[in-house]
Amino acid sequence: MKIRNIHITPVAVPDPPLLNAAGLHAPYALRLIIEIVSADGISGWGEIPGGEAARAALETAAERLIGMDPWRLNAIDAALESLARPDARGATPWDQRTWVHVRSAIEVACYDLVGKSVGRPVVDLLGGAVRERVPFAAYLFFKHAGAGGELGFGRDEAASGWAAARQRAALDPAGIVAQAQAMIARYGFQSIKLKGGVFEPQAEVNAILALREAFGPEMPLRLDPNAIWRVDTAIAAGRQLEGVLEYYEDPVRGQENMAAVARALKIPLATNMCTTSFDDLPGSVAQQSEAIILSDHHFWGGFRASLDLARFCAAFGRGLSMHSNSHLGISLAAMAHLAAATPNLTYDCDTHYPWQDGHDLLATPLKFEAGALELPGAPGLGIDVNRDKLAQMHARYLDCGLTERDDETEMQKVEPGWRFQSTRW
Ligand code: GKR
Ligand code: MG
Repeated sequence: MKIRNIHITPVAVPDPPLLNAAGLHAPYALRLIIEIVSADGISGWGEIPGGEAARAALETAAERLIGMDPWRLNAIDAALESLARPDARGATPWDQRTWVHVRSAIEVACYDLVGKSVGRPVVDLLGGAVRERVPFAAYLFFKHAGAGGELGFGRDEAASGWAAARQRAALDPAGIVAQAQAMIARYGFQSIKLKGGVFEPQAEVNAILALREAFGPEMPLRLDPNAIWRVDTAIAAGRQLEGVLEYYEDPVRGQENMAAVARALKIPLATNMCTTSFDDLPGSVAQQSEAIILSDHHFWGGFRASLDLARFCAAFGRGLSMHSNSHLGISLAAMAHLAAATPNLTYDCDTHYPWQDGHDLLATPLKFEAGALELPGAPGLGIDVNRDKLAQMHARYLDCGLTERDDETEMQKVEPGWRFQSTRW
């Protein structure tokens, strides 16, 4: 089998004004969609975070891969390795490396393609399902009013249920509890993650305590301040949350600081910021910086790399969860296949999908039942990309004027002069 064409399409998807340590989400989240077409006309799809740097790298990679065999992933890896340029994760909550994302986009699309060519779902190519349903967590954000996209910061007065809650501001514990209730009523999630790092730490601790009060001790809770707290702040906040949090995600920056917080508290620490690549694993072992690693096939470099990470976690006694950024259904399907094939993925996965609420390029958006996704049984990723929707999302990308994620600039529109600080409290 040979790769005949590779199409790369930048898209913009409406995204509400969600707050995080780096600022505010813009009205559109950017994604890159990759379609790899084989000589016999089969298409495989992949999706990664958008941005011009990633697009340029993908274009370079695409030229090199034409004529290669999508089954021969080791040869594809070697070709990509020869093109890759050094890049760094950066201090933002999201991973800014380019080439791991490129590897992931290509690998996922190749799996989709070969799965379709042999009539088997991707999960089977990864060793087969160890679970039929993949559970996800409710992912809460402090936010301003508005649903993003064309609705901007405005309101659609006719909306009800989650659609209305998705537009509402949530700037205090009561707002977060209301957001959780609406999201869970619609999707049935059975655990909750709160994105912190936005307000002074006690306000965020109070939001977690309000969630505990509203949902009781059976509901697992997580808090993620995206590494902008000092060690003393994180320990003081953590003491109030012992026995309350399922895990405490990246309260502080760097493996050494994480290890110091871990030693002081009786809560497992989790990360998608200090241990994010194979080069970080020796430090993780030496420092004992976290108890749980959040995998993410987008920035660990694909499915096979994520399964290697899972084996590391099993061997070194780390728990394993799954991270997300704003995404569409191609990424969600890929996450679900990977999660279904990972025996030691023991926590509900993150997903931003409810924040996109139906704005997807799939012919049939994926549906959570009781907080979980059932794997689509069709070959490959089991999804069907609607080319009209893809074209509309691309037109939006061209119109929206955004080319890279920049939450700081977006935040300055609301709070002039606001600056991202890598450690704030
Ligand atoms: O979407 O604002 C966001 C999050 O802060 C995201 O960018 C992070 O990568 O979800 C993420 C996390 O768990 O750190
Ligand atoms: Mg995180």
